[in-house]
This record gives sequence, C-alpha cells and structure tokens, in this order.
Amino acid sequence: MNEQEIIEKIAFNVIQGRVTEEDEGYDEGLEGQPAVAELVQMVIEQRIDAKKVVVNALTGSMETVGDKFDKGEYLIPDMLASAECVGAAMDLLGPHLADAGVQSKGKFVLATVAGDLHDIGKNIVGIMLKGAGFDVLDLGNDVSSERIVAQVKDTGARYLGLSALLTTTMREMGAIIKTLDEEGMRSQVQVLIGGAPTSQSFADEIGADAYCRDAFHAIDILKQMAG
Ligand code: B1M
Repeated sequence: MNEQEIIEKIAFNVIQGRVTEEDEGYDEGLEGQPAVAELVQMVIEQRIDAKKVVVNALTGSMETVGDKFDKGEYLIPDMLASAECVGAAMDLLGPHLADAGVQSKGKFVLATVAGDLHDIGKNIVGIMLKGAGFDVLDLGNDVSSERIVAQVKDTGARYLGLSALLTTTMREMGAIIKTLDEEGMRSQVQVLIGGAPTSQSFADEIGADAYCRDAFHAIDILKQMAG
C-alpha cells in the first residue's frame, strides 16, 4: 500500500469506528481487513510523516463523523467508536510527533472547559505542544474554571490553552479570563483558545491572546509569541 492509500484507509476506518482488524465496522463485514491500529503501524514502519496522518486522516474524518451525526445517520456510540480510533492512532503516533530532548519552552496548562467532554482535539494539541518542546500539564476534560486558574497560579505557567467544542461551554473561556484578571494573574499568562465553535472574533470578544485554528496553528502562534 502506498502513502496515499494508507492515509485514505485510516480516514475510512475512523469513520467506520474500527480500531483493529477484528472490528466489523459501522457498515459491518469489514473484519479481517487492516484497521486504524494496523494501518498506523504501517505509517510508522514506512516512515510516513505523522503530521500528514493527523491532518489528512484523523481531523478530516472526524468532521465527516460530525456531519453524519448532524444528519441523524450516526448516534453517540458511533461517534464514540470513531473517537476511540483517533485516540488509538494518537497513542501510536505520539512518540513520532514528539521531538525528543528539546529544551523546555515553558510551562503550558491545557484543559477542555467545564461541562465539555470533547477531548480529541485538545489531546492532539497536547501531543504537538510536547513535541514542540513545551512542558505540558494536561488537566483533562470537563475541568472547572477554579481548578484551571488554581493550576496556572500553582505552576506559574506562561501559557494556558483552553478547548471547547460546544457553543454552550465556550462561554467558560471568558469566565476563566475574567477570573485571571480579577486575581491579578492576567499579565502572567498568555491565553490561547481553540475548538470548532471558537473564532478570532470570539477570542477578541473575551480578551484571549490568540485563537488557534488547529494544533499546527497553535505552534506557529507560540513561535510568534516567543518573538
Ligand atoms: Co459531540 N458534538 N457531543 N461528541 N462531537 C460536536 C462538537 C457537534 C458539532 C456534533 C454535531 O452536532 N454536528 C455538536 C456541538 C453542537 C454545538 O455546540 N453547536 C456536538 C454535540 C451536540 C454533542 C452532545 C451534546 C451530544 C448529545 O449528548 N446529545 C454531547 C455533549 C457532551 C459534552 O461534552 N458534555 C457530545 C458528545 C460527544 C462524544 C462524547 C460522543 C464525542 C467526544 C469524544 C471525545 O472527545 N473523547 C463527540 C464527538 C466525537 C464529536 C465530533 C463528531 C467530533 C469532535 C472532534 O473530535 N473533532 C463533533 C463534530 C465536529 O467537530 N465536526 C461533535 C476532531 C478534532 C481533531 O477537532 O476538536 O475541533 P477539534 O480540535 C482541533 C481544533 O479545533 C483545534 O486543534 C484541534 C486539532 O487540530 N483546537 C485547539 C481544539 N482545541 C484547542 C485548544 C487549543 C488550540 C487549538 O489551545 C491552545
């Protein structure tokens, strides 16, 4: 299989929710064919650029899953099966995205805000940041504003990354920035936000330092911030 075929097959299998070759898939009858774990292993063996897999296979396919959910074709368990595929792929790809031995570029606290369970994008961002040399403290998902602010305070982090995927939870980001301000910590930390419903105008509205379209954009912004 060549690079293009492997990438296309990973995307297909994420949409099918197939982690290993034993899984039958959403359309059923696919057992026995290589699935995400086996295909990502081929990526590693063939030294295919792991970033291409993240952008072209994982991120794009989750958008398709979202569209199918929107249309009522997929239910929550189907979304979860696809999410599990991305998690399995990132577990295998993580070490190949990270640049071992890079000197720390600063402490980075990362979290998905309160009420929000979506963590796939945040996890990708965390892996990319570690790869770029940041000392990442990933607090997980559904993290309270109080805990986020306390961790920024305790660690003296220079950067805070917030993720939200729901229009109902993105408002938490503004509340966190307001609390940082009230506690006199706002100038200590650069706040970067991301997640599908967020935008540059939303970042401006809540007083965030930057809006990140994706994980690679976050790295570019951090390079600019570092001067
Ligand atoms: Co949910 N969900 N979901 N979901 N889900 C969405 C977000 C939705 C758009 C689907 C849809 O209707 N089309 C919709 C939101 C609608 C809205 O708010 N307007 C939705 C809904 C409605 C829900 C529930 C309410 C469904 C229900 O229960 N009725 C429920 C809410 C649960 C909760 O959070 N309280 C729910 C649940 C779930 C699952 C648990 C089943 C699962 C999440 C599993 C998990 O994350 N572990 C899930 C999934 C998988 C999705 C979709 C399909 C995929 C999200 C994803 O992982 N994308 C999503 C549809 C979609 O987005 N198209 C959807 C791939 C990921 C790589 O992209 O997260 O955008 P993303 O991250 C990118 C960038 O945004 C950026 O970089 C990342 C990597 O490049 N980025 C950052 C993100 N965070 C950043 C932080 C940074 C920097 C960059 O800081 C520095």
